[in-house]
Amino acid sequence: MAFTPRVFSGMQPTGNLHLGNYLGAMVQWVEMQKTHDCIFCVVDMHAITMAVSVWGGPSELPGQIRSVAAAYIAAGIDPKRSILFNQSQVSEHAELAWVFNCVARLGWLNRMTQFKEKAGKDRENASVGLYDYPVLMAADILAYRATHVPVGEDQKQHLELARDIAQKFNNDFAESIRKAGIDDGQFFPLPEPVIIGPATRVMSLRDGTKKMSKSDASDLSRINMTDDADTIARKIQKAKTDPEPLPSEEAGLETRPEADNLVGIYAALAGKPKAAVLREYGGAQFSTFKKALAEVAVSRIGPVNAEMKRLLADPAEIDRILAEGARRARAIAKPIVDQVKDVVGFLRS
Ligand code: AQP
Repeated sequence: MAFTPRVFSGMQPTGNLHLGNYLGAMVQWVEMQKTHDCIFCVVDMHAITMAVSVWGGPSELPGQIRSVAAAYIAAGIDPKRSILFNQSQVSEHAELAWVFNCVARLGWLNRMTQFKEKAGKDRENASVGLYDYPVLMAADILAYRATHVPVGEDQKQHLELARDIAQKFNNDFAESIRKAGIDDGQFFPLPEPVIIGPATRVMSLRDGTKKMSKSDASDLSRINMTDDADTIARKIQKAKTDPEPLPSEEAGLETRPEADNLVGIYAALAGKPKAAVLREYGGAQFSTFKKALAEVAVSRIGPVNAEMKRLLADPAEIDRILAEGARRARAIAKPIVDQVKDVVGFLRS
């Protein structure tokens, strides 16, 4: 079947969103809503796959969901133009995930590197949900027959799995899909990852070889979207660097992960290529460069931060936006998931 281009993406309400989430995904979302039908989700069902200490438990979760929704809107997502909702309000995600659990193979999930990283050494104690996370993610995307998924570099493997699941569903149920009137047998599209933001992999401020992450124990490792100007400046000032001045050309960053990361962040925030940043700051000491970086970071994050605070002062309005988004999302997902049930052979009234 011919698939209408549609964008789906989401973030987990597992703590403060950070600069990696913003530059790696959200900036791209804001651009894509100008040209595509977009669905943006706060993936609360994914959040509870982690230990309660990560997502905060029942008393913290509602606030975290609202905070991520507020960050989306403050960053430029327009909830009238795009659909914005939290995952658990649309039960079709869970229903489709169950069907996909029976399509995906154990061997496929065993290869997922994010599970290995997040489960760590204590794998036996990880939740089944954490292991199954990529299957739910495939359902999130395919419940809307989304064709494009803007994400950071770290999600590439999960997108490949979503494509494998879509393909296998199309193959396994080919005859039934044709009987349902889809002559070419393509029930689901193979969703494309869109990994082209200004910084697809922002690294930790404390270790240039590790991804900036919400769950890093050190708050100094990331710039949160809720950090005030002084905190941003302090974190940048304390960011790990090496003793050399900045090089004048990009080749000089190759063996210097922390310098490379800071130059990349500056370039993404200022909307310039890295080469242009190095033309300006090549030969400068980090003390000078860090001051400039703090200024550009505060000027970009400050307004988002202020708008988030304004929005969060009215939680009822955020809840209303999410409920309306869920209603619009369900209007798309329900007929698709009903058709999945018919294709599989479930009886429904
Ligand atoms: N460091 C990063 N650089 C670029 N993009 C990133 N993303 C996350 N970290 C970086 C992108 O942000 C989106 C939402 O991610 P998520 O919150 O759903 O989960 P995550 O990828 O697991 O993010 P974190 O911060 O690393 O959370 P924890 O610590 O909970 O695991 C995705 O598009 C992701 O690629």
